[in-house]
Amino acid sequence: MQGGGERGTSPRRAVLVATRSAGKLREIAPMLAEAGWRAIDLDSAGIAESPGEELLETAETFEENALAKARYFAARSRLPVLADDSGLMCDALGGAPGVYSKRWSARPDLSGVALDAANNAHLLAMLRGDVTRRARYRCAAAWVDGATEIVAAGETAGRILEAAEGDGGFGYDPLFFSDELAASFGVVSRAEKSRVSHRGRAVRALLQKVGAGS
Ligand code: ITT
Repeated sequence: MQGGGERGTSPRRAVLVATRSAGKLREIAPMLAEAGWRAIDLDSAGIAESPGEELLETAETFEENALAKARYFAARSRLPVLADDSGLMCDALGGAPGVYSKRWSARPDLSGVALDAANNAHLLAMLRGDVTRRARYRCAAAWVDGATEIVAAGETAGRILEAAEGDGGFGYDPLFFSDELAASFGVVSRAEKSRVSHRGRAVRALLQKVGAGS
Protein backbone atom coordinates (compact mmCIF):
# COMPACT_ATOMS: atom_id res chain seq x y z
CA MET A 1 0.00 0.00 0.00
CA GLN A 2 2.47 2.51 -1.22
CA GLY A 3 0.05 5.38 -1.46
CA GLY A 4 -1.19 4.53 -4.98
CA GLY A 5 -4.31 2.65 -3.91
CA GLU A 6 -5.28 5.42 -1.53
CA ARG A 7 -4.93 8.23 -4.03
CA GLY A 8 -8.63 8.25 -4.84
CA THR A 9 -9.75 8.50 -1.21
CA SER A 10 -7.39 11.22 0.04
CA PRO A 11 -6.49 14.51 -1.56
CA ARG A 12 -3.31 14.73 0.51
CA ARG A 13 0.03 14.08 -1.09
CA ALA A 14 1.94 11.07 0.22
CA VAL A 15 5.49 11.17 1.53
CA LEU A 16 7.63 8.23 2.62
CA VAL A 17 9.00 8.74 6.13
CA ALA A 18 12.30 6.88 5.93
CA THR A 19 12.91 5.87 9.52
CA ARG A 20 12.93 2.58 11.42
CA SER A 21 12.36 4.52 14.67
CA ALA A 22 8.77 4.35 15.94
CA GLY A 23 9.51 7.32 18.22
CA LYS A 24 10.59 9.52 15.33
CA LEU A 25 7.62 8.42 13.23
CA ARG A 26 5.15 9.32 15.99
CA GLU A 27 6.58 12.84 16.06
CA ILE A 28 7.02 13.41 12.32
CA ALA A 29 3.63 12.14 11.05
CA PRO A 30 1.51 14.84 12.80
CA MET A 31 3.80 17.61 11.50
CA LEU A 32 3.40 16.27 7.97
CA ALA A 33 -0.38 16.07 8.39
CA GLU A 34 -0.45 19.67 9.57
CA ALA A 35 1.36 20.70 6.38
CA GLY A 36 -1.04 18.70 4.19
CA TRP A 37 1.08 15.58 3.68
CA ARG A 38 0.15 11.96 4.35
CA ALA A 39 2.95 9.99 6.01
CA ILE A 40 3.69 6.51 4.67
CA ASP A 41 6.04 4.46 6.82
CA LEU A 42 8.60 2.00 5.49
CA ASP A 43 6.61 -1.08 6.56
CA SER A 44 3.44 0.19 4.88
CA ALA A 45 5.46 0.92 1.75
CA GLY A 46 6.66 -2.70 1.82
CA ILE A 47 10.32 -1.74 2.23
CA ALA A 48 11.78 -4.43 4.48
CA GLU A 49 14.87 -3.69 6.56
CA SER A 50 18.06 -4.60 4.71
CA PRO A 51 21.71 -4.86 5.81
CA GLY A 52 22.60 -1.93 3.51
CA GLU A 53 20.82 0.46 5.88
CA GLU A 54 23.48 -0.07 8.52
CA LEU A 55 26.04 1.50 6.19
CA LEU A 56 24.10 4.70 5.59
CA GLU A 57 25.16 6.62 8.67
CA THR A 58 28.91 6.84 8.29
CA ALA A 59 29.33 10.61 7.87
CA GLU A 60 30.43 13.04 10.57
CA THR A 61 27.41 15.35 10.25
CA PHE A 62 23.71 14.86 10.83
CA GLU A 63 23.02 16.63 7.53
CA GLU A 64 25.10 14.22 5.42
CA ASN A 65 23.61 11.19 7.17
CA ALA A 66 20.03 12.42 6.77
CA LEU A 67 20.62 13.02 3.07
CA ALA A 68 22.21 9.59 2.64
CA LYS A 69 19.15 7.94 4.21
CA ALA A 70 16.72 9.98 2.09
CA ARG A 71 18.61 9.18 -1.14
CA TYR A 72 18.79 5.48 -0.29
CA PHE A 73 15.03 5.17 0.22
CA ALA A 74 14.17 7.49 -2.68
CA ALA A 75 15.92 4.96 -4.92
CA ARG A 76 13.56 2.30 -3.56
CA SER A 77 10.28 4.19 -3.84
CA ARG A 78 8.36 6.47 -6.17
CA LEU A 79 7.34 8.80 -3.36
CA PRO A 80 9.07 11.92 -2.08
CA VAL A 81 11.14 10.87 0.94
CA LEU A 82 11.77 12.53 4.29
CA ALA A 83 14.62 11.23 6.49
CA ASP A 84 15.90 12.35 9.90
CA ASP A 85 19.33 12.04 11.51
CA SER A 86 19.56 13.27 15.06
CA GLY A 87 21.32 12.96 18.36
CA LEU A 88 22.38 14.40 21.68
CA MET A 89 25.42 16.64 22.14
CA CYS A 90 26.87 17.18 25.62
CA ASP A 91 29.13 20.18 26.33
CA ALA A 92 31.25 18.33 28.89
CA LEU A 93 31.91 15.57 26.33
CA GLY A 94 32.96 17.88 23.49
CA GLY A 95 29.66 17.32 21.66
CA ALA A 96 29.50 13.53 22.11
CA PRO A 97 27.67 11.31 21.47
CA GLY A 98 26.48 13.38 18.46
CA VAL A 99 26.04 11.28 15.34
CA TYR A 100 26.89 8.19 17.42
CA SER A 101 23.92 8.66 19.80
CA LYS A 102 22.05 5.53 18.83
CA ARG A 103 24.83 3.01 19.45
CA TRP A 104 26.74 4.92 22.12
CA SER A 105 26.53 2.16 24.74
CA ALA A 106 28.13 -0.27 22.28
CA ARG A 107 25.39 -2.87 22.72
CA PRO A 108 24.67 -4.16 19.21
CA ASP A 109 22.69 -7.01 20.81
CA LEU A 110 20.02 -4.55 22.05
CA SER A 111 17.24 -2.61 20.37
CA GLY A 112 14.17 -0.59 21.34
CA VAL A 113 13.63 0.26 25.00
CA ALA A 114 16.48 -2.02 26.13
CA LEU A 115 18.92 -0.08 23.93
CA ASP A 116 17.50 3.23 25.20
CA ALA A 117 18.04 2.06 28.80
CA ALA A 118 21.65 1.05 28.09
CA ASN A 119 22.35 4.38 26.37
CA ASN A 120 20.80 6.33 29.23
CA ALA A 121 22.86 4.44 31.81
CA HIS A 122 25.98 5.14 29.76
CA LEU A 123 25.07 8.84 29.55
CA LEU A 124 24.73 9.09 33.33
CA ALA A 125 28.06 7.32 33.82
CA MET A 126 29.85 9.57 31.34
CA LEU A 127 28.49 12.74 32.97
CA ARG A 128 29.33 11.75 36.54
CA GLY A 129 31.08 14.77 38.06
CA ASP A 130 29.85 17.22 35.40
CA VAL A 131 28.11 20.01 37.28
CA THR A 132 26.77 22.06 34.35
CA ARG A 133 25.26 19.07 32.51
CA ARG A 134 24.57 21.30 29.50
CA ALA A 135 23.41 19.50 26.37
CA ARG A 136 21.44 20.00 23.20
CA TYR A 137 19.69 17.81 20.72
CA ARG A 138 20.30 18.38 17.02
CA CYS A 139 18.28 17.06 14.10
CA ALA A 140 18.82 17.30 10.36
CA ALA A 141 15.82 16.52 8.18
CA ALA A 142 16.32 15.76 4.49
CA TRP A 143 13.87 15.67 1.60
CA VAL A 144 14.56 13.93 -1.69
CA ASP A 145 12.06 14.02 -4.54
CA GLY A 146 13.56 13.19 -7.92
CA ALA A 147 16.35 15.69 -8.50
CA THR A 148 15.18 17.93 -5.63
CA GLU A 149 17.23 17.64 -2.43
CA ILE A 150 16.52 19.86 0.59
CA VAL A 151 18.03 19.76 4.09
CA ALA A 152 17.09 21.72 7.22
CA ALA A 153 18.34 21.48 10.80
CA GLY A 154 17.00 22.28 14.25
CA GLU A 155 18.31 22.30 17.80
CA THR A 156 16.96 22.47 21.32
CA ALA A 157 18.92 23.17 24.50
CA GLY A 158 18.70 21.81 28.01
CA ARG A 159 20.54 19.84 30.65
CA ILE A 160 20.93 16.21 31.59
CA LEU A 161 19.17 15.20 34.79
CA GLU A 162 20.77 13.04 37.50
CA ALA A 163 17.90 10.56 37.16
CA ALA A 164 15.09 9.90 34.69
CA GLU A 165 11.89 11.92 34.97
CA GLY A 166 8.87 10.39 33.22
CA ASP A 167 8.79 7.69 30.59
CA GLY A 168 7.39 9.60 27.62
CA GLY A 169 9.17 10.28 24.35
CA PHE A 170 11.98 7.88 23.46
CA GLY A 171 15.76 7.56 23.60
CA TYR A 172 17.38 10.05 25.98
CA ASP A 173 14.14 12.01 26.60
CA PRO A 174 13.54 11.09 30.28
CA LEU A 175 17.02 12.46 31.10
CA PHE A 176 16.72 15.64 29.00
CA PHE A 177 15.40 18.69 30.87
CA SER A 178 14.29 21.26 28.30
CA ASP A 179 15.21 24.89 28.98
CA GLU A 180 12.19 26.13 27.09
CA LEU A 181 9.59 23.83 28.65
CA ALA A 182 11.22 23.78 32.10
CA ALA A 183 10.43 20.06 32.19
CA SER A 184 11.88 16.74 31.12
CA PHE A 185 11.00 15.54 27.62
CA GLY A 186 9.91 12.37 29.44
CA VAL A 187 6.94 14.12 31.08
CA VAL A 188 5.66 16.52 28.42
CA SER A 189 3.08 15.70 25.74
CA ARG A 190 4.18 14.89 22.21
CA ALA A 191 2.75 18.22 21.00
CA GLU A 192 4.66 20.18 23.65
CA LYS A 193 7.91 18.44 22.80
CA SER A 194 7.35 19.00 19.07
CA ARG A 195 6.83 22.74 19.57
CA VAL A 196 10.40 23.28 20.87
CA SER A 197 12.27 20.14 19.84
CA HIS A 198 15.17 19.75 17.43
CA ARG A 199 12.97 17.51 15.26
CA GLY A 200 10.00 19.88 15.37
CA ARG A 201 12.20 22.74 14.27
CA ALA A 202 14.03 20.80 11.58
CA VAL A 203 10.91 19.25 10.06
CA ARG A 204 8.90 22.47 10.09
CA ALA A 205 11.79 24.36 8.47
CA LEU A 206 12.16 21.59 5.90
CA LEU A 207 8.46 21.59 5.02
CA GLN A 208 8.51 25.35 4.64
CA LYS A 209 11.36 25.06 2.13
CA VAL A 210 9.54 22.25 0.32
CA GLY A 211 6.37 24.36 0.17
CA ALA A 212 8.31 27.37 -1.08
CA GLY A 213 9.77 25.31 -3.91
CA SER A 214 6.52 23.76 -5.14
P1 ITT B 1 16.56 5.91 11.71
O1 ITT B 1 17.99 6.08 11.31
O2 ITT B 1 15.94 4.68 11.14
O3 ITT B 1 15.74 7.14 11.45
P2 ITT B 1 17.68 5.75 14.36
O4 ITT B 1 17.10 5.50 15.72
O5 ITT B 1 18.76 4.84 13.87
O6 ITT B 1 16.46 5.72 13.30
P3 ITT B 1 19.52 7.97 14.37
O7 ITT B 1 20.58 7.18 13.72
O8 ITT B 1 19.25 9.35 13.85
O9 ITT B 1 18.11 7.24 14.29
O10 ITT B 1 19.85 8.01 15.91
C1 ITT B 1 19.19 8.89 16.72
C2 ITT B 1 19.47 8.54 18.16
O11 ITT B 1 19.63 9.78 18.87
C3 ITT B 1 18.27 7.84 18.77
O12 ITT B 1 18.43 6.45 18.72
C4 ITT B 1 18.26 8.40 20.18
O13 ITT B 1 19.16 7.67 20.96
C5 ITT B 1 18.81 9.81 20.01
N1 ITT B 1 17.73 10.79 19.76
C6 ITT B 1 17.53 11.53 18.64
N2 ITT B 1 16.44 12.29 18.75
C7 ITT B 1 15.92 12.02 19.95
C8 ITT B 1 14.78 12.48 20.64
O14 ITT B 1 13.93 13.32 20.10
N3 ITT B 1 14.56 12.01 21.85
C9 ITT B 1 15.41 11.13 22.42
N4 ITT B 1 16.49 10.63 21.85
C10 ITT B 1 16.76 11.08 20.61
